[in-house]
Amino acid sequence: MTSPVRYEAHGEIGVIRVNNPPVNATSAAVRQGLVAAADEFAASSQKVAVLVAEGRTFIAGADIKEFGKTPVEPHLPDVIDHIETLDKPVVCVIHGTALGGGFEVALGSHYRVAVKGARIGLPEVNLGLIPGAGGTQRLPRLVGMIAACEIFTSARQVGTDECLSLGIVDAISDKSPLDAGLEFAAKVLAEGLPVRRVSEMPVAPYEQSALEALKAKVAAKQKGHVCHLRGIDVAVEGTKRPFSEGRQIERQAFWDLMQTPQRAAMIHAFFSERAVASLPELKGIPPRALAHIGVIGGGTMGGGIAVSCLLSGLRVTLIERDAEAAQKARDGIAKTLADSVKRGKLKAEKRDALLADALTTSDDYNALSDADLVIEAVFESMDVKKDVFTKLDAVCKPGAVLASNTSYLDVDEIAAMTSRPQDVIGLHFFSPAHVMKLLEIVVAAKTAPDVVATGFALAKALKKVPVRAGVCDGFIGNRILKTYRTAGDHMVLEGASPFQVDKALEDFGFAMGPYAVADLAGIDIGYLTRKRLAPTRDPRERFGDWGDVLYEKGRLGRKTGHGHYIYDAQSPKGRPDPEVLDIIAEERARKGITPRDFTDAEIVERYMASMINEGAKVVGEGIALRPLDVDVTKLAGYGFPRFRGGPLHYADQIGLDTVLATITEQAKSDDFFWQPAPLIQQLINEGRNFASLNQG
Ligand code: 3H9
Repeated sequence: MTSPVRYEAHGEIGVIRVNNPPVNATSAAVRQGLVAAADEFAASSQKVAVLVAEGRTFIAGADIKEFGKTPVEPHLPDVIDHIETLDKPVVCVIHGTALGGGFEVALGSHYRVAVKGARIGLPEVNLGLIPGAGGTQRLPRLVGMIAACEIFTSARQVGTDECLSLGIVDAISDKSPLDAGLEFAAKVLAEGLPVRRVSEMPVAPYEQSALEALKAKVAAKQKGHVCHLRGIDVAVEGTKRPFSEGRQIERQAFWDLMQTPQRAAMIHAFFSERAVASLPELKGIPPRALAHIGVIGGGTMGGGIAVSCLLSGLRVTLIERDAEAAQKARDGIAKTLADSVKRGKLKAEKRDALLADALTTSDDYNALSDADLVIEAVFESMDVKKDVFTKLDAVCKPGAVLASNTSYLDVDEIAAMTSRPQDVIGLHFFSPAHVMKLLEIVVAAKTAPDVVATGFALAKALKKVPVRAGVCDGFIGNRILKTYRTAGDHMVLEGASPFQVDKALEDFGFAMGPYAVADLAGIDIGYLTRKRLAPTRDPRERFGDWGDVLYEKGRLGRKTGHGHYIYDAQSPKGRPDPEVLDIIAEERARKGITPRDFTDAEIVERYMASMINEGAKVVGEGIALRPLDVDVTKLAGYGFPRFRGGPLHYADQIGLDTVLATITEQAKSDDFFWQPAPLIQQLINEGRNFASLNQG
């Protein structure tokens, strides 16, 4: 097998080339190749070496696929030390991204050149780890403790200009990576620049108060994570000692973290977010054209979808019911874009061009006659949707994709309104659509394969995380949400307070508890859902109706300053409203329920069991293709804690029999709500877990 690293001589300059597609990860063969190439350079007559990677990026880090397996020598920290201890200079050229172990290789080199547009970063915390190949020890020596800790705890990517000003790189070049390296190597030769080892540099003094402030910020932002603060401790403690000892401290912490469930969960999340777009049904199916997007409805959702498309370089025509509404929609989009300009995410000239050239707003459906894909984002009513699709069927060109952004309605029924059900699909965005990453791609019975491929192509263009879903009430995300929200309501009826439920789940790691979410989304949403489902509701179904009382009192959540919580100047994020407890107490009294105490652990156990059970049903019925699709839906769209990997990964971690035991126990008092998913029992019988269904 040929090595992914080769060494070649260019006169007095040696070139070490790494070629390990797709992202030049430092797999075992690369590590071996780097050591061999460094040795060849050491033994050669070349005086300086250029370390450069081929393809679209420099080294994107350690090979994550190797994590969790028995480590193979040589280990990356040793490889990097091997390069750094050479007694002839090595110039590293960064193009694309130098991430994690890739950036650590660059830090072990003696000089660094960035090709314009390149970015560096230490994103290990996103995998539940810390930099483990010298990053926590070398970066503070190069840029100072505070800047270094900020870089690796935030996992952000640092652009070339900032790299230059921080002293991370010595030069920026607009040449090809090889030419950039050869040019800098020529300078090393001409000026006789020496070997310069970062590990031998002292750490500049820093303010203890600045470090404490950073720690406090990180602790607040990364609640529940174990790796971020550990990384800071390792950087601080390690750099107090000689490099060789600091390196050991880092290594120990890295291996400790490698054994944690958080690491396993976050790596599951990493690969799952990529696997969702890799479906056998899409292989070899080219998507349809995607240049001109139509959007029906200019409310929060339609406006957000339009912004998302505009920012991704797509032409947008937005239709509203009259000229005034169309103007209002345009104003809303202009405001969102202005916010992007204010936050430095968009240049003012670019914003002006988007509004002038790429966005059309109109009240005439004929403006959609050459649209490639139209997304309907109107009021959630089947009658309104049917009316829209009948009109679209009349005006859209043959082959145009007709998409509904419905969050729960039957896409088959919508498709049947048209003469072209094969072109109809559900594209369920999450609000705010230009921010939220999840896009559920709802495939109806007659949706053509290239229409599905077009949905995934749109997600890619918009940098969204696409999950394929089948048709059912609420698809993957909202169907499961309804179940665990009901489980929460049951616990509130039985005696827990909504505030305790929220707190228990936020302590578990959720971004927000279900009642804080209800306040954010609007109490009216739950009210309307209950009304919609009332005619078909099974008499055995238990549900809480205090939300109806809140609705009737005009307490719609954040938008009215009152919901479950009070939102005012004193508590902009909300404080519990005792009146809500009175309303709930009245409901309990009406229903003859004697309240009891709940522990936080009991709340989490029951809530999670309901989520896992419904997730298993969604997989068992084929609504989600694999457990990982459920996990990604909850991670990308519903604030599920990433360090727990998603509900079905979490289920594997706590054990399926534990989950089934909770379900069975609850079923003793409510066998209507707690019907065990057949898939859970089947997996237990076969001695398997959810992960076994993710393979292949
Ligand atoms: C580390 O370095 C630890 C060290 O400190 C210490 C070690 C001792 N390994 O994202 P894409 C695959 S931890 C293996 O779609 P993009 C990915 O799965 C690591 N595979 O492309 C996908 O495969 P497939 C720190 C990897 O252009 C394909 O490459 N580094 C790795 O949108 C394309 O990926 C990171 O955390 C990897 N490291 O984005 C960086 N990276 O085609 C993680 C990617 O089969 N990577 N793959 O689905 C990224 O952030 C992005 O992949 C990157 C490219 C920005 C590089």
